[in-house]
Amino acid sequence: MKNLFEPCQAGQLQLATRIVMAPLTRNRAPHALANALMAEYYAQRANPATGAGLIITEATAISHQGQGYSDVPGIWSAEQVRAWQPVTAAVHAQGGKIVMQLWHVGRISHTSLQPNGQAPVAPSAIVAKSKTVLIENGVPRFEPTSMPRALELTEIPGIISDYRHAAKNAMLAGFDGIEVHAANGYLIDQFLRADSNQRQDAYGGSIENRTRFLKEVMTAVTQEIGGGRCGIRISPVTPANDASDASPQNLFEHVAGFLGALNLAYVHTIEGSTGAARDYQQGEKSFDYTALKTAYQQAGGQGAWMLNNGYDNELAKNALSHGADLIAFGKAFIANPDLASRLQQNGPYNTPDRGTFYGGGAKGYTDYPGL
Ligand code: 8OZ
Repeated sequence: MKNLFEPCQAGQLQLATRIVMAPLTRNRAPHALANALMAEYYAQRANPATGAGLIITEATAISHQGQGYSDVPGIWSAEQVRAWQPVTAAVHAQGGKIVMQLWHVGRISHTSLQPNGQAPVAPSAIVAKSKTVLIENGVPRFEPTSMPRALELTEIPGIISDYRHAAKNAMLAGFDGIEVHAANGYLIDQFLRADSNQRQDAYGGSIENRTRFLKEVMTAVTQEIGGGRCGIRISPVTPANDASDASPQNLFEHVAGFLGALNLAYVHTIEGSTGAARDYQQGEKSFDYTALKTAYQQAGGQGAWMLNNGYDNELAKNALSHGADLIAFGKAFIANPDLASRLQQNGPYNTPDRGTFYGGGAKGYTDYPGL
């Protein structure tokens, strides 16, 4: 019987436990630069004996164009690489492992965050029914996302190359690997789903075409740093950021079949609605996650199978006994830097304070008490 507190090999990543800190947007990186407060926050959660066996960073923009929220970090410049180095050093000093989540938001952005105030880019010029977080004078507010423009066919290779460059930069910054953010209605997910992708070229229409962008991104990053240091996050049925598709089962089984051939470290799936109901459904029928895993493994996939969304001790035990290898905890890690110690003795747990999730300083970030 697997348990949360034992080691797990995920590709090239040798993890001390099966407990993962999920990627969590915290909007505390002004000028898109990591900083000392962030190093302290990650270090508090990095010792696998008390915290995470693996930390996945907050979503980090691969380019200025890929940015969609105030005060989120980036990884496209040399200055950003240098700013992340103390973070990875602080995590490694605790004996921890950390991968960087690579992010392009696509249409989930606002003109005020884009280069020269331009429109955000997307597969098609369809506005998302969604909001972004803008911070002015330290005060966060939710603002509707801007109308995007459709990417020209000729621009796509440049974005693939931004992913490749970001993966290379993450390794220069001292990360153990990367996770491609293909979930939650951002750019890759916008290409995947028929409702946000109405292109008539090689990137739209059939499942083969809608998955082309994801395949090119994953091929580029795995070529750059090796598949064993790469993971991917998907969210087959989430309605987050206006993501919608009539048949997610076929779509994501096709994706899983492709991923199976890549020798990845892991595949990270959000079950149900991101941060909300685990049993949320979208499309024609109830989503079969077991079939998703089977499609991955039948294609030769040997990466660790990571699950996320609202897990507690009982749910985690159950998932591990049904084939999961790693469990990612989100809000629980915000409020409990020593989450592993608490899981081990079945609580008590601090309560996360939603008012300090996005933006601000140490309050609600590095001041949650340990046991
Ligand atoms: C919450 C607020 C802002 C961004 C995601 C990166 O949903 C996010 C995110 C979550 O994946």
